This record gives sequence, C-alpha cells and structure tokens, in this order.
Amino acid sequence: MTDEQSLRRNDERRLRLEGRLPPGQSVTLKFPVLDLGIHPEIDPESWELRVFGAVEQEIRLGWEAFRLLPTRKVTLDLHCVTRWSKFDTEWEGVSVQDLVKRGLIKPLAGARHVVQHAADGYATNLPLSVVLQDNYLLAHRYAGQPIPPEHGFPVRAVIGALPGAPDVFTPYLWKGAKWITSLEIVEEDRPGFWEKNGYHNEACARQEQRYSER
Ligand SMILES: Nc1nc2c(c(=O)[nH]1)N[C@H]1C(S)=C(S)[C@@H](COP(=O)(O)O)O[C@H]1N2
Ligand SMILES: [Mo]
Repeated sequence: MTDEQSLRRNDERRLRLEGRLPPGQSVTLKFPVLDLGIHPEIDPESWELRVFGAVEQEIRLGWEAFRLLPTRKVTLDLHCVTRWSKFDTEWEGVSVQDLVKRGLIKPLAGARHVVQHAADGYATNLPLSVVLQDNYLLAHRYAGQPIPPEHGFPVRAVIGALPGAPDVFTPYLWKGAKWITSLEIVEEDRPGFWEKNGYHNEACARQEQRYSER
C-alpha cells in the first residue's frame, strides 16, 4: 500500500466514525473534475452575475461590484453522486443569505426555488431555502487561491456539508453550478440538466437520493 492509499484509508475510517461519510461514498484526496466537458474561458472583467425572475428588481453584478461584497470563508465536505467525497475543502465567497439580508436581492413573496445557470449551458435547481443556507456559497476562491478554471473560474456555486452541523441539508455536489452566470428565482420548481436526466430532484447525500424513481 502506498502512503497515499494508507492516508486515504485512515481518513476514511476516522470520517466514518465521525459520521461524516454518507452511505455509498469513499474518500478522495484529489479534486476530480466533473462536468459536461466544456470549460468556458471567462474573463472576469466581462463576467457578470444576473439575479432575475421572482424578485422585486433584477440585478446585475459585474466583477468589481461582486468583489466589493462582503465575503465569508466556509469549510465544506463535498459529496459527489459518482461516489467520491472530499473533506474539509476551504472556500471564500458571497453568501446569497447576506445579499437578501442587505436588501440587494428581494425575492417576491411566492419565490420558492432557484435555477442556477452557467456559461457552459449547465443548469441546476435548488429550493430557495437551501440557497439561503450557510453551506451554499458563490465562491471566487478555493484553498486560498482563485478557483482553478476547470472548477469554475471566476465564480462557482458550491454546496457541501458543514463539518459539525450534520442537520443542515446537504445535496450532492452537482447542485452547485461552476462558471455561474445567473440565479433565476422562480415560484414553481424547474429541473436542471441532471434533474431532467434521471437524477434525484432533492439529491440529499445522507439519504442517498442519487436517482429519481420515475
Ligand atoms: N457549469 C457546470 N457546473 C457543474 C457541472 C457542469 O457540467 N457545468 N457539473 C456538476 C457536477 S455533475 C458535479 S459532480 C460538480 C463537479 O465539480 P468539480 O468539477 O469542481 O469537482 O460540478 C457540478 N457543476
Ligand atoms: Mo456529478
């Protein structure tokens, strides 16, 4: 067994004991890249994040405006539906909860869901209540560096488990759009790319909601 393999096995034993390894998952120390195969090259200067739909007023935040927003640093355990989990990943970025609190985003009374759209044509949906949780972030930094291009530069949505907060709902990693360009707030839920293609709409990692029953 190589050093890396034994390190991984020790981690896996510890994380399982700590109750942090969801059923059917195993530990990876690498950071696999999973997507539709298109890696858009985005110039931050021309990037913008649009928030539209069931909101009092549509907003567009360019890179400079985005970078002036308050940020949070969050440590997340990432769970991918393809069965790898990566623990204690460090992200910095903007919390949608903070944007709502500051009145920058004003969801209409009937707003219930959010469709995240990305520059490669990908989309994924989440309940608005989940997007407002502490474990959902519009991240512009990973591990103290700008997000690597293949992981979503300049800004990606990321969602994972908060170590020590097992009761916070945590879906699989596909529920965060890399190269994010807009958040569409909607009243009626609308499935995204994988949700239309057989994956579970809620996607709770702890409950192993991988595929839809339909
Ligand atoms: N824009 C975009 N975001 C995406 C995807 C994609 O194809 N395009 N794939 C999703 C899937 S299926 C997974 S598992 C994660 C993988 O993130 P990673 O490549 O940083 O590991 O990104 C999610 N976000
Ligand atoms: Mo995935």
